[in-house]
Amino acid sequence: MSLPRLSADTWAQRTARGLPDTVRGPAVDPRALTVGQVHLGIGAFHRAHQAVCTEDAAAATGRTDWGILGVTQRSPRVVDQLRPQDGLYGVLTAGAQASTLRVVGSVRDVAFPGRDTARVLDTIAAPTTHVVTLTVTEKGYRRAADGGIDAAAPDVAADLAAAAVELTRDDETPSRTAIGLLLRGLVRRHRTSGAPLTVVCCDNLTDNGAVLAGLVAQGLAAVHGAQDVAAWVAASVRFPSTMVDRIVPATTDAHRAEAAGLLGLHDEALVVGEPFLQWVVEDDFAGPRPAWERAGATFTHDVAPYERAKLRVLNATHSTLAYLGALRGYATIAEAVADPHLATLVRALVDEDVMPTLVAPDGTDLAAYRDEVLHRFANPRTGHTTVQVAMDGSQKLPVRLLGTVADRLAAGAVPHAAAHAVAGWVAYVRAAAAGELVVAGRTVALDDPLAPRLAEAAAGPDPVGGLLALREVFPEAVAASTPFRDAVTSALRDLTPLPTTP
Ligand code: CS2
Repeated sequence: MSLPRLSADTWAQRTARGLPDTVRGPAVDPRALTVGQVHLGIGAFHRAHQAVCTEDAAAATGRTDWGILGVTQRSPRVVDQLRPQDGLYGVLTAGAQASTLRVVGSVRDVAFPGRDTARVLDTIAAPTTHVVTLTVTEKGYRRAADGGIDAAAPDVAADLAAAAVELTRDDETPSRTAIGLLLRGLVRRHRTSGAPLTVVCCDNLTDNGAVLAGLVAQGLAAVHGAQDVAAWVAASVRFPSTMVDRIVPATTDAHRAEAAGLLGLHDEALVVGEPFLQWVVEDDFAGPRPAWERAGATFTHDVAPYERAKLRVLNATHSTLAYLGALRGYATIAEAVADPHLATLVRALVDEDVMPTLVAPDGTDLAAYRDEVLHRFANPRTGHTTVQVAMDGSQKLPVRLLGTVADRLAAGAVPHAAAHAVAGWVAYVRAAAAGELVVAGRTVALDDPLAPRLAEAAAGPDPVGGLLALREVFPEAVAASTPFRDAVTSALRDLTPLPTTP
C-alpha cells in the first residue's frame, strides 16, 4: 500500500495519532518562521547539518526569524522534492544499532535560479536576511589553477556580466554558478538596503572563509564599475571560516524504506546522517546570527587548527579508503576500514605523516580524534559508498593530502603513507578512465570536473608523471620532489603492475 506523502497536513495528522520514541517533529512551528538565512547548495549535507542547527538554535531562543531559503544551483530536483512537502523532510540518523528519525521544518522555501533568480536575489538583498551559508562542494567555487576565480569560464563570465547589469538595475537572467549568484546578490544588496551581511562558507576548503572572501573580491574586481560594491563588501560583509563535520551518505531505497517504517509517511526529501555532528565557527559576524552555540556549535577566534585536523585526518583517510577500497572491490567505507591492510595504512598516514603537521585544537587529543574518526567510518549503517567519496579527487586531494605532503617535504621527510594514498588515486583514475574499475559488480566511471584531462594524463606510460604535471592538482613544490615522485611510483607498482614501456 502506498503511504501518503510527508507535508504539513499529513504530518499534523501523523502527530495527532502519537509518535514513537524514535520519531520527533520540528523543534519550532515551521508555519511561524520567516526567512533570515539564505543557503546556497541545498543538498543532503546542508539538510542534515546547518539546517538542523539553525532549527535547534531558533527553538532554544524562541526566535521565529531564522527560517531558511534553500537554493539549488544544479537542478530543480530538490525543489520538486521539498515544495510539495511544505519544506518538511526527515533526517534519518543511522546509529550503529538503531535509527531515529527527525522531521525538520527550518527550510521555509526552496528555489532554483533557472526558475527563481529574482526571488533569490531579492532575498539575499533583503535587510531581514542576515546570513548566507554555502555548501556548494569544492568544485562549486570555480577556482582556476592559480586558486583565483575562473573568470574566463563561460558560465562564470556570464554571471559576471549579469552582475555588471545589476549595478544599475535588477537583472533576472538565470544565474549559472553559485559564486556568480552570490556576487549578484551582494550587488543587489549594496544597491538596495546596503545592510551588513555575513557569508558563511561550509565547504571542506582550507581557510574557507578567507578563500571565499578572496573569490568575491576578485569577482567584483572583474566587474567594471563595481568598486563601490567591493568597498562596501570589505567594510560590511564578513566571511567567517568554519569547520563542518557530519557523514552524510547518499540516500538509498533502503534508507527510504526504513524511514517510511518509522514515519508512516513517504518522504521524497529524506536525508541520512551519522549520529556525530560538529560545527566550529569563527566568531566574526556582521550582524545577527542564529544562536548556533545553543545547538552544539563551537565559536572560536581561530578555526584553522580544527579545520586542518579535520581535513588532514578525517577527509584524508576517507579519500584514501575510498580509492584503495574501491580498487579492492569494497562498496562501502565501512567495508574498506574493516580491511586490516587498509586500516593499518590509514593509521600510518595519520601517525607518521599528518600528526607532525598539526597543532591540536583546544582540548583535542589528536590520537583519540583519529580513533573516533575511524570508529565513525566503521559504522555499517551509514552505508557511505567508496565511489561517492572518491568523486572529484582533483578538487579534494590538494586540500586533504597534498598540504600534508608539502609540509612533510619542507621538513625534509618523505611522506610514504601519503604517497601510497596518492598512488591509490592514480590507480583509481587510471582504472576508472579505462573502464576497468568494477565495484560490487558495477563498472565505475571517472566522476571529476577534470575527468578528460586526468584520463589523458593517466593513460600514458608514466601515469604518475602525467598526473603530477597537472598544476590544478599538484603544487609545484610537491610535483618537483623526486623522492615523492619515486615514493608514489613505487607504491603504485605495488598496487598494480605498471604497463610496460616499449
Ligand atoms: C567525504 C566528506 O564525500 C567526501 O569526500 O570525505 O563529505 C565527509 O563525509 C564529510 O566531510 C564529513 O564531515
